[in-house]
Amino acid sequence: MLNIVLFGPPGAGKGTQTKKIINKYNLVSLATGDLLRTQIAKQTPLGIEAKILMDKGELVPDEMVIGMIKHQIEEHKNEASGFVFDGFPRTTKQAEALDAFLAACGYSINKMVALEVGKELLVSRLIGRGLDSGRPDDQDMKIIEHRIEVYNISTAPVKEFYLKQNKFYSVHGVGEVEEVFNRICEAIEK
Ligand code: B4P
Repeated sequence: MLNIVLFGPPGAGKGTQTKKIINKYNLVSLATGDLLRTQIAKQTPLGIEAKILMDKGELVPDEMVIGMIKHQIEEHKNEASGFVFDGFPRTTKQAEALDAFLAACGYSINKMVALEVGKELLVSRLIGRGLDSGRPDDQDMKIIEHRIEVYNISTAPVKEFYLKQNKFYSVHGVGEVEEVFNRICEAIEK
């Protein structure tokens, strides 16, 4: 099994690149942002709670996303050659829970690939997406800034977790989508 964590700040290109990675390597995408937006669209109790936090640019509670991811791994583990975790883990607690759950299934994370993009470009990409995505969290400059701040405080430390395991690979995330994709493939195949 090939299990990749695709890491990076909001707007780094995780969702964009995940689609390409799963096609090339026959993997299943587990994107917590998309899973949460599905819950919001269905107006489930989890979705209603998550929407309040997501619209403000806050992370949803660890227990909520960890439960969701475990369920998805169980459901899809026989379908493909592995998973791309897109937007998960976003805290060290989530990373620890993912490692423990994968180990219990006899799997592990092979690599964390981190997309590095400067703040100015992140903001302009998100504002650009906000023009047609309809996502409330992409439409307000203050909320975008807050998401980047939350990333720096709560999510960036997750890098240390995978660095300690020698699984961390940094990729320059600026350039054409195809260019960035080629760099990611190089990191995966190293
Ligand atoms: P996500 O859905 O994961 O949203 P994101 O980080 O903003 O998007 P992503 O990084 O995938 O976007 P992309 O660069 O592809 O999370 C949304 C919210 O859900 C979070 O704020 C949080 O509240 C909650 N949440 C999710 N997971 C959670 C977790 N594990 N724990 C707690 N809370 C969680 O795309 C951005 C734009 O850039 C697009 O328009 C794209 O076209 C463009 N782009 C991409 N690559 C480009 C390139 N190379 N050049 C030019 N433009 C590019």
